[in-house]
Amino acid sequence: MSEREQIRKRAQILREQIEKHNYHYHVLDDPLITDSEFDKLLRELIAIEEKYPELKTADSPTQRVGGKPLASFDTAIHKIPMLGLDNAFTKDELFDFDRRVRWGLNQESIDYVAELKIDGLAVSLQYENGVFVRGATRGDGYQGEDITQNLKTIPAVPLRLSKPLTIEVRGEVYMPRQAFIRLNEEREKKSLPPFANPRNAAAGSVRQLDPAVAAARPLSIFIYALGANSLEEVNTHLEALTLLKELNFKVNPHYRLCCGINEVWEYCRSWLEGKRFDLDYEIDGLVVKVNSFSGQQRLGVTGRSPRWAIAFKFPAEEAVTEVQKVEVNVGRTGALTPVAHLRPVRLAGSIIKRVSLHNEDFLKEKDVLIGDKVVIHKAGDIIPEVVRVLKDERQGNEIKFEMPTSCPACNAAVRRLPGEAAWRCLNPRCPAQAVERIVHFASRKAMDIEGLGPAVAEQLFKAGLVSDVADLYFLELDPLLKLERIATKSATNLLQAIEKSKSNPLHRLLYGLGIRFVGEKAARLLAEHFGSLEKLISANQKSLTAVEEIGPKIAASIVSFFRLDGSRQVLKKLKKAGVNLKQERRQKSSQPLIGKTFVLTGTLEQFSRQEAKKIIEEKGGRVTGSVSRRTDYLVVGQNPGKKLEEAHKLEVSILTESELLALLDRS
Ligand code: 0OW
Repeated sequence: MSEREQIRKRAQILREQIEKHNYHYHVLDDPLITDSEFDKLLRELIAIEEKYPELKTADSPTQRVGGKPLASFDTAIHKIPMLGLDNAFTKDELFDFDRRVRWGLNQESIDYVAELKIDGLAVSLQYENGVFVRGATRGDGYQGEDITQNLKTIPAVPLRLSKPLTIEVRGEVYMPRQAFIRLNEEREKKSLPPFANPRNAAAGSVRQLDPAVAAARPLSIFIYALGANSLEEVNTHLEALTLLKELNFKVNPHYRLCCGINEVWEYCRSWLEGKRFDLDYEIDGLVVKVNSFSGQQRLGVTGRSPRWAIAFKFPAEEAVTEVQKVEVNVGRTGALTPVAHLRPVRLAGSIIKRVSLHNEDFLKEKDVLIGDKVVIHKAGDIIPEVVRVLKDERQGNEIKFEMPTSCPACNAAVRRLPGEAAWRCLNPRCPAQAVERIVHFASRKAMDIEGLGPAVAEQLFKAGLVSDVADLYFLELDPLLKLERIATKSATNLLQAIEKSKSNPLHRLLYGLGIRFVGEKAARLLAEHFGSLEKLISANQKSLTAVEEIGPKIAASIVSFFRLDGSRQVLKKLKKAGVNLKQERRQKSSQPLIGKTFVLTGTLEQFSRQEAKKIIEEKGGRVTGSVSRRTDYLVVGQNPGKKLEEAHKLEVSILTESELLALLDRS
């Protein structure tokens, strides 16, 4: 064997050994060799690849930290939406979920898989012929950010699977507890702000533009589901988890097949006691999934989450603190919101200084006085909320808070409209509302203008530079530099971010305009239905309510919003500024067969089995090898096999080849 042959062979052996040891250390948590022996292997491979660059393969372990710092992330479209999870906070809510599932599947008892809910950042990993080719954040469920080069730096992410499969998988990136503590200690030494919790640390790390920074962060991942794939032999979630482990993915070991909801409850309860704090990663509950894929498919999804899964969340931690004062915020719709300023207190990984008291009714119902001791928790693990007042600790010097009779921002009269909980400032020129409208317009889910938060918005408004959202697009550098606390760099970045926002899809602009009752989802539906702002403005009540999920209340709010002079002025300026007012329609027809399962039998004339399979899958359908209750269509060619008999028995719809063609053309 020539010397070059020997070197190539050696490099191949080193790659396999290094990946094997990496797998044992980071996936099985069971190293076979010491760190220094591992480093020695890696150094030898790096030396060979430096000397013989042609031996450097894309999936070589030396390529884990390969990328250059990016200016921004590319958008990554998810073939199948990355769904969220509905929550169950109590045993009753969990049993309600089971009742809905049993009703939907018309079954007495359901097999579930209960698994830990890792408190991290959801990502999707794509493999082609077994090689890792793309990784993405979940984003809004339909599209996320392409963070491939950062995910490569995570040792638990296999660069090559044990089988050359083309599949997509989903998982949760997380930062181990100990590593999180060490990272914050290092940050404090460098007087950098500590991360509030491991989830923020993981999200902040994996979305670093420079992969070298991500590589320096101690991240790991648990894979929990298959994504887009054409695997035929996997019929249950349990089988999927087994397959994921066989492919060398790191799968969280604490999952259990439960026959019926009582077993699920027993398993959840066992984790409520506190053993979760022995884990080296944070979990915020358990995820309960219907085990059978056919059951999952029959139950389907609602909005953004599946009917066949639910998150059982642990009760929120609580903390006691004191109400030092109550101030009133004026929102962008003029609503006056009382906010309690608290003695700062640590709660579930962050420091809480303020908590909303929502409105006058809530204030009265909880009977909160200034000076009260209150118990607070994080509703839904995120929003701090007053649970109750500790009345028996009152000293008698607490002060009752009265809602103001005029707007604290502009002194205009305030009114509480019939049937509404909120007191509202009705002055359309109220400065507080104008500022809030700018903040909302620039927020992440709207036009996503980096650097335009409440403080900057307030300055722009007070300086008379911006009175409505369209004025943002006519800002120039010099006036910005005159504002205090805005340096040249941040002023330039702000102008760039505003410029970049011009090319946002219409649904973001629509949501950013802050039309009452038009949330993110309604904005997306309206933008995709009408395709342009022009058409939406001229739509009447009838054509608006013809859009799915747009009711009369939303329609009326839209019609009256576009009738306002102020709105027309703003839209005219936005158009003049060149802000995108159109929305390319999401290719709905690209996946018309999603959720449909096909079986092919006999010889087809127009195309081969493989070609038929490919076309069906391109349209979102699944092709499996055998007829079952789960099959939607049996496609019958010449000389069909006994599958035809099976299909008749199971009352599966039969398609001839021409009927299949018609179906594919229609979709
Ligand atoms: N965080 C988790 C987890 C899990 C998906 C599949 C369909 C709907 C949710 O550990 N073990 N299993 C799932 O299943 N999701 C999880 O996290 C989700 C992802 C997006 C929002 C939650 O974090």
